[in-house]
Amino acid sequence: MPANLTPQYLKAEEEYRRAGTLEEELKWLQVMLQEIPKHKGTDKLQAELKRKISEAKKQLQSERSTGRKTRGIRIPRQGAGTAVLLGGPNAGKSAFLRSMTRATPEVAPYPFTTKAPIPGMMPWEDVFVQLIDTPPITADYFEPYMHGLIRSADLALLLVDLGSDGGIEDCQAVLEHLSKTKTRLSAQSYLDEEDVGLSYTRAFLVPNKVDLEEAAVRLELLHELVPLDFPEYPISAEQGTGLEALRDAIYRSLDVVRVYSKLPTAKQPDLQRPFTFRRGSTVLDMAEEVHKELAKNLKFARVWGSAVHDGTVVKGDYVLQDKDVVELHV
Ligand SMILES: Nc1nc2c(ncn2[C@@H]2O[C@H](COP(=O)(O)OP(=O)(O)OP(=O)(O)O)[C@@H](O)[C@H]2O)c(=O)[nH]1
Ligand SMILES: [Mg+2]
Repeated sequence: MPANLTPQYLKAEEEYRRAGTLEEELKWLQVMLQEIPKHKGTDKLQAELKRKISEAKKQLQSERSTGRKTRGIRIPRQGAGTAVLLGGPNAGKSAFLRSMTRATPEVAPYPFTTKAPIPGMMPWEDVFVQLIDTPPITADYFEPYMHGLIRSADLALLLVDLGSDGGIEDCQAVLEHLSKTKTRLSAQSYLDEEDVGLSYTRAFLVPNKVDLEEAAVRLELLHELVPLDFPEYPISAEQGTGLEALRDAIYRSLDVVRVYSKLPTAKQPDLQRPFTFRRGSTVLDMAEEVHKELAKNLKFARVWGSAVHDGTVVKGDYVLQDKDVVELHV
């Protein structure tokens, strides 16, 4: 990694890694090129960025002229974060979405039931996490828009069918397919240092159907045949086993804090709809989220919370804590 990359550059890099469309990809590559410190140590990376930019422009042009989108389908992000459900056919992705959200995707005992991505909102205490059900991935079947869905997600849940002998192979096929692309799964999300464009999305392994008799034996076999360092959460999507532990782990993996806003004129904060921010975010980040103008004109904030006395006056650099009540003053 070249030295002295600025926070602005690293932020653009993270946005680029998570770009769900070519337009977004191009935009953030351009910001990266603009923000990269210009010196000898970054020559190679600068050249690589320029190459990527011209590649993205060409792809965009061909998308526009053919009308065929390679990354199409964009599901707007909602809630505290997004987890995408992946797996071979019949793994139970749709059954899982049904159990955790109010969405009602079709669940059926035959493969290729799901034909298009379906989002749903999973409650966790007083906030929601977006889950996205997807069509299966097999050795011969992969929807190109899956790249965008996986890259832009905070987390991928790799479901494995413990209900059939083919489940383990199906799981291997998913990983093998992804390993031939620039969109891969890993224990942590990051962008490859050598090959800009190679993106790893943090993943959990989710063996499903533990209610079935042979599931335990197959789970052991899975560990032997597919050694992975992903955190593992065995579940039964239909019987409910393990779902609460997984719900909790999904939310905690997002590493966000909840903040309740209070208007200076109101007696009570708005407890219905907390904002969520990545841990480490500040009062200024919050002001920006509410309204750009607010951030520009912010004078101070009052905070009620665990880290400060009730109503403490803080500046923009105050780091938000979970369950803080914040009153922004301009
Ligand atoms: N015993 C048992 N069966 C399950 C469980 N979860 C799902 N199933 C069954 O497995 C079959 C496939 O479930 P789906 O949720 O449709 O699987 P999917 O991964 O969405 O499948 P595709 O859409 O084809 O990719 C259905 O018959 C479900 O009833 C579970 O926890 N236990
Ligand atoms: Mg399905």
